[in-house]
Amino acid sequence: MRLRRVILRRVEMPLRFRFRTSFGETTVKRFLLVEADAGDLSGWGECVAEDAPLYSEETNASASHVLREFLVPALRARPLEGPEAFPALVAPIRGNRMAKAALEAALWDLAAREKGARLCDRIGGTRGSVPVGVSLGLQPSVGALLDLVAKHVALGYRRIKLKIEPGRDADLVAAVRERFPAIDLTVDANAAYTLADAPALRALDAFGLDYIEQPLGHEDLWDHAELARVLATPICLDESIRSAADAAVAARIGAARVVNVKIGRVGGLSEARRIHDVCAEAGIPVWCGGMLESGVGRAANVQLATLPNFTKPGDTSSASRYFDEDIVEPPLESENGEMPVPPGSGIGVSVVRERLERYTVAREEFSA
Ligand code: OSB
Ligand code: MG
Repeated sequence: MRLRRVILRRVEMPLRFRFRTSFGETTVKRFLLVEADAGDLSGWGECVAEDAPLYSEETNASASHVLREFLVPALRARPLEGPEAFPALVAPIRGNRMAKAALEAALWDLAAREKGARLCDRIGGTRGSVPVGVSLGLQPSVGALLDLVAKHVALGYRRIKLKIEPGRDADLVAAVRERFPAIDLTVDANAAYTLADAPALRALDAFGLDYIEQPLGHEDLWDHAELARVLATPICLDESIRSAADAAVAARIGAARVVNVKIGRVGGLSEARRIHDVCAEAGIPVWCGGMLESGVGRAANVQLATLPNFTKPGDTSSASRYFDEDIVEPPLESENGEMPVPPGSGIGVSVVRERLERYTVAREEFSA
């Protein structure tokens, strides 16, 4: 495929809320944005690494290093036929999935734009809009949480996910369930528990949750299978699933009945699609997770979630929840819990360069 240069930007966008999880807090979304420039057209990819290695071992600094020193040079070494060939090209470089996914995303977007095609059509998507829910961070009080849940239920979101941590779990869920007996409700522990906490997790069985997301450590696949034997609530894995091979093992040993797919966590769109397929084969429904993305990453998530086994509501809620101003047009806004697939080619949205410049704090350029 045609490629002239790769531009790597560091971008900072203030968040409209403080997002607290069991592992940390975010108030400003800091991320790397990859532009694959073919001269007349550009493709865009957002890197979902964070500043600190708390959700994943990658960071903005590590991703920037790996992109600059290894991934972009790999592109230069051999002409690339298309984005499908990218995973094999970078396979010798271990791990660093978020860095790979960002560059791969820019190549997918560019390749689709060159053909004037939507990304969802190139990957086999079957939906014109995708069902979405919201992920609500830990709040200063139960009252504040109830207000937030009420607001998002009223907006029509299809599922409410509550962040929990040891000591702040059943009490939160009980309060929300009492006020909203019939909503589709889930919790996400972000790996904060161990098997020794099984009694606290079993206490959640009383509340009819659709699933508990990533209760145990990211490397504790076997422990999740053990936990599943004593829980009625299905387990959904996020951090533990980094590849289609992980998904196959999780299915085989009974560690997950639901899987959260994130393009960045698994190393790119190709691998995300493979996970979708492995799960479909195993009868495991999937949904598309989020990492507080700008419109670039958010649009790619919507494209992915058009695949048929994305049957549960994802985390790709309206961009206006997160940012006063996004860097893309048209705005990615859900209505009544449905996010329409944006109509343009590639990821479906265009980057508004004037806005992007305002949020860009550093820029590097490489010839490809
Ligand atoms: O565990 O799904 C997660 C955000 C950052 C890191 C991990 C997670 C999340 C979210 C937010 O839950 C989802 C979103 O609204 O983008
Ligand atoms: Mg999660």
